[in-house]
Amino acid sequence: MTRVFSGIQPSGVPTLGNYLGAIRNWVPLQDQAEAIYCVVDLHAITVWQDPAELTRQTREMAAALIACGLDPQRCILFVQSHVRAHAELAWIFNCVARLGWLNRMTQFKDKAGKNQEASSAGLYVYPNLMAADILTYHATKVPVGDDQKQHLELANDIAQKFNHDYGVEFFPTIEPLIQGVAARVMSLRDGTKKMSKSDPSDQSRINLTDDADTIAMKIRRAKTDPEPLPDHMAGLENRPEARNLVGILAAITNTLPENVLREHGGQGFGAFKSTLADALVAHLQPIAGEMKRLLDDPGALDSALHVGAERARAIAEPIAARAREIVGFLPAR
Ligand code: AQP
Repeated sequence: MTRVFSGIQPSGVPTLGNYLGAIRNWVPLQDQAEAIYCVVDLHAITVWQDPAELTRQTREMAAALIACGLDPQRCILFVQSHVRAHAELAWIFNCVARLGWLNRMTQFKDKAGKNQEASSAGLYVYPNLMAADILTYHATKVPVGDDQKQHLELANDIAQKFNHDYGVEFFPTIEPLIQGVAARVMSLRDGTKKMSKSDPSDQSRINLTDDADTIAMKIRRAKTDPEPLPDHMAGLENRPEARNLVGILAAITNTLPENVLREHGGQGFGAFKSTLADALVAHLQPIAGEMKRLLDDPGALDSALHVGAERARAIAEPIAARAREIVGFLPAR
C-alpha cells in the first residue's frame, strides 16, 4: 500500500491557505493509502516561538486537523518531537545535503528576508529536516501546497546522494501530490504574497478559528481593483487579488474558477465578496465549532497523539536504525 506523509507547523492558527492547499486534501488519502500526518513542532522553532504558546498551538493544530476530518483511527496523527528518528535522520542529512543546494531554496530567502545573517541555522537546514520527516517512513507520496515543491525536489536529491554515496538502494523517490484549484491561496492584502499563519497582519488571512463576523469583515476589506469581475479567465491576467478571490470561491464550492466567472462575471466586488463570505462561513463554522469541542478536553487529545506517536515510532525506528547501520555507526546496546 502506498504510504503518504505530510506535516504542518504549529506556528499559529491554521489558515484557509493551509486548509485548501493541504489539510483538506489529506482527508480522502486516509482511505486510499497508509496516511501519516504530523504536527511539526521541530520545524516551528526555526523561528522564535514562545514556549507556552508553542504548547498551546500544538494542541490547537492537532484539534484543527481532527476537526477538518483527520481520524486518528484511520491515519497516524502525532507530534514530530515525540518521534526522535526525525531529528536523528535530519542530522545525517545535514551531512549529505550540499550548501549549494540549500542556497537555492526560495523559502529560506522569503522567510529570512533581508537579514539572513540573523536567521537561525535551523531555518537554513529546514529542508533537510523535511526530507528526514518523509524518508524516515519511506513514504513516497507527499500531499503539499505548491509552495513546497522545491523542498521535495531537494529531498529527492538528498535520498539519491545518500543511496549513491553508501552504495545502497535504501531511500525511495518521493512524489509531491499537489491537488485542487487553490493549491496556493494568496494574502488578502497582497495578491502576490502567499497567505501565511505567521504574517504579522491578521487581516491578510482567514484563520480556521475566525467567527462569522470576522470572516465577513476580512473579506469585505480584502484588497481588490476597481474593475468588475471578468466573465473569462484571460480577464484575470495581472489582477492577482481578483484571481485569488475567484480561486477561493471555486475551491470552497468545489468547482472551477471558469465556472465562478461564468456565474459572477460582470458583478462588482461588493456583491461577489458577500457571496464569498457566506460560502466561507458556511464551510468553516462547523470546523471552528468542532475544534472548540476538542480543545475542551485536552487530556483526550493528548492521548490520541501519544497513541499516534507509538504507531509512528514502530515504522520510523527500524528505518532510522538501518540508516545508522548503513552510515557505519557502532551499534548501541
Ligand atoms: N497560502 C497557502 N496556500 C496553499 N497551501 C499552503 N500551505 C501553507 N500556506 C499555503 C500548505 O500548508 C501546509 C503546511 O504548511 P506549514 O505550516 O508546514 O508551513 P508553511 O507552508 O510555511 O505555512 P504557513 O502558513 O506560511 O506557516 P508559517 O507562517 O509559519 O510559515 C504545506 O503543505 C503548505 O504547502
